[in-house]
Amino acid sequence: MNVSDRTRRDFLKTLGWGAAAAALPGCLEGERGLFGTGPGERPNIIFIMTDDHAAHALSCYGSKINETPHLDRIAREGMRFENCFCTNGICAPSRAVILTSKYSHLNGVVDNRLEFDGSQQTFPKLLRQAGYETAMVGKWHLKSDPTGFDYWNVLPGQGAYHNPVMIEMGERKKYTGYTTDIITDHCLEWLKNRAGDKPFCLMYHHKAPHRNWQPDEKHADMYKGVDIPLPETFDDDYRTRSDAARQQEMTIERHFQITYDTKVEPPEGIEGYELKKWKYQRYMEDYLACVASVDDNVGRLLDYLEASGLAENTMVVYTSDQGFYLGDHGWFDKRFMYEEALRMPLLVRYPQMIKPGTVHDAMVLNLDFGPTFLALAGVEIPEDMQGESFAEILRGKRPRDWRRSMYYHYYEYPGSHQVKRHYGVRTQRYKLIHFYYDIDAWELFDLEKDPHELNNVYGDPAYIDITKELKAELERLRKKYGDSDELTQKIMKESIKD
Ligand SMILES: [Ca+2]
Repeated sequence: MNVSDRTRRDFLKTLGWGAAAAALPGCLEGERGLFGTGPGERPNIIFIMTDDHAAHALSCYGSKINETPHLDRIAREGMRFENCFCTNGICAPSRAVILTSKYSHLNGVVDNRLEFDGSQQTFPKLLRQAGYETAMVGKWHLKSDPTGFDYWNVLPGQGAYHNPVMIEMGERKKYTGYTTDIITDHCLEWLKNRAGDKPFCLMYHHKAPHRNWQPDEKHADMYKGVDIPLPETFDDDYRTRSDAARQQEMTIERHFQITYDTKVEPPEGIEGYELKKWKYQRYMEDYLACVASVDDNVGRLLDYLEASGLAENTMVVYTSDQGFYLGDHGWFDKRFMYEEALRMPLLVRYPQMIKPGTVHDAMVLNLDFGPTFLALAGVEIPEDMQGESFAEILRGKRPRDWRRSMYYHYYEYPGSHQVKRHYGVRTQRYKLIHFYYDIDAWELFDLEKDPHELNNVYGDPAYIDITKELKAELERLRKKYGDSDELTQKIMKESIKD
């Protein structure tokens, strides 16, 4: 790439804008013009993230098990992404990817055991340097203290569901009440008392609905006695798949704990398949009640934005650090590259730019959030960020050269739930996964014919050509993002040492 190509690419990347912008002069004023906001009217950003909220537990994504009226409102008044994926489906790593816009092997947090190096470049730091007021409230989960924020108030580690301790700018304080409410209270408080007229970026991060799903009193009985339908793959026997799918430790049947997860003892005499179904009901009653509290609290925030006049110039983003298995494949938890955990919900409302009620199927990643926010704020996207701005997509367009495949790499093994290390590639139609370390196994799914991923067709003669193509694409992506077996070995030595 020569110098002028690079300059041009940087410019276009900053714009978050495709070929249509190529003719425009390279100045940021021009960019703001493109987005219909003049200088000084950069969007405020509220980035709402929950922990482990699967897209199929939002009614706007077609949930069969619950309703989320307030979250649906963001979709109805904005855009819903059908194909937002995470690059390493576990809590701390996804957060580190979002902050840095770099894959785990570059930001250093490949698993939940490693500490985030807070001296790294992050998008909140860049926004702050560009004149944004920045705040981080709620679940942080990166071990080191937050950096790049004018204000932060976070849960230590996983945090508690009730009467939480929070660390406010380094000072520990204990609060009385339900954590989902308290985090929202802090956000509203911060919004009401902001220093001045700077644009702001608020990270509003819930602990819920993370294990072990402790509802508040208000929602605790909401699903009691409701017969929650079983997912279609509840009885998956992993027949066609590798040992990785069989040897995990996250089944509802064997690993969902009485009483840590169920909170109560099962009814007398219940066993076998009946016990598995009972556990699923208990799981869903609590998980969905936790989600309902999040939904109510997001509603409070949306109401405040309306009442305060902030709604028009504030971009509201809703996502979760990754998806979750809600009994799908007989599991709880996440980690695997299979759809339910790979997919993140992503809803974005920004009245000045986004047509209400739109749905987009472009493949976007947690890697893209930072570049998108920077583009919208008129901040240059650093060359070493690995994501792409989807600002153009928010306007309902599809950049001609948008990605058609994504790369995933999960590392935390041996570890909780014993999901083997794997990396893979997903295209619109196919998914190829390689499990490695103490196994060497491949899986291939034709998502068009087999959306539930029950039929591994790796090795099937009908798929020889596509397998070759996918392996080449996987290698291309690994090279593009700078991942390799050697790097993995080096990083995992560090992790396991801890
Ligand atoms: Ca999580």
